[in-house]
Amino acid sequence: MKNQLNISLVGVPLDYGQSRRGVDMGPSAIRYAGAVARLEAIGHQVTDTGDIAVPTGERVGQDNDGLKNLDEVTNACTELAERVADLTKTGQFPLVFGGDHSMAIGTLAGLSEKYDNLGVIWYDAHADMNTEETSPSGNIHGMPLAVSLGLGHDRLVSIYKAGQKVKPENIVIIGARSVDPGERALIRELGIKVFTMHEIDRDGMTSVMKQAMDYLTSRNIDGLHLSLDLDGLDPLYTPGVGTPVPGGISYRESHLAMEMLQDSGLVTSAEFVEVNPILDDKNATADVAVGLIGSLFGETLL
Ligand code: HAR
Ligand code: MN
Ligand code: MN
Ligand code: MN
Repeated sequence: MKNQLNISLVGVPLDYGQSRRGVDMGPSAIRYAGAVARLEAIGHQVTDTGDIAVPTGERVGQDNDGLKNLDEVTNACTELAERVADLTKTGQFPLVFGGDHSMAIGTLAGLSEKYDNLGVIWYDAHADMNTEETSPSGNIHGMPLAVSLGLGHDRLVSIYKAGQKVKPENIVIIGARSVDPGERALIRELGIKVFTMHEIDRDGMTSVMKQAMDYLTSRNIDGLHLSLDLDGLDPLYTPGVGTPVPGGISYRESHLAMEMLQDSGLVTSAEFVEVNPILDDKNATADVAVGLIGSLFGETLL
């Protein structure tokens, strides 16, 4: 194998960033699907650091300023940011399991401790670039990229430390096919690089990933984070997600994307999010996540 890593797993059993229960069981579902054994079989050292604390029981969250469950999401993301920051300081590769995508606010905040010029690949059906002003739902899982750019509610933007955690020119969105009007305006205004399903269909995944990585390396990134929302894939393959959108990335295209990332040697952290086993078909979505993790971390067919 190419490069043996010290991988630290973090679970984020967070479901407060959206309105459907069950995505808090995502980290358990991914562990149950064999993530640790899969990584160890490749030759990596794996430590499971356990889960971030999230309130359980009947949901008590309140809306604040048009944001659902702002306290719960803020608290979980704050603890996650601290955990991720600590891991990067000791040379660990943070691999985070979710949990709804609002958790990425915490992951990216924590990574900003080490990386001044982090690249981000956002593999998702959605742009996750709403603010509380543009959000059609008030669900914070539709906002993490905007928040990480320094836009949105002050309590979210100041998690871990104040201000922008990622530069707009260092972000690439892949797989987008459900973008709200406010998000579209922001993408245009900031010049965010987006490969929608149209580009994937037209150019093929090989070309899209090559363009994405060429773009990011031309920005002289000092690390690359993969934020993979399982709803980026077509719901045919990953039905266990809260907001499925038809016409998505295929299973094979996704494996190819992960293999190209592995070959590039660029990726320094990753998260796999939005796995909801309650909505699933026999844990299929976590099984796909673990397969993609295998490819991302160097599993080969021969
Ligand atoms: N754009 C919609 C909203 O903001 C739906 C967001 C769904 N987001 C996720 N994460 N599943 O990508 O409410
Ligand atoms: Mn819960
Ligand atoms: Mn998302
Ligand atoms: Mn999504």
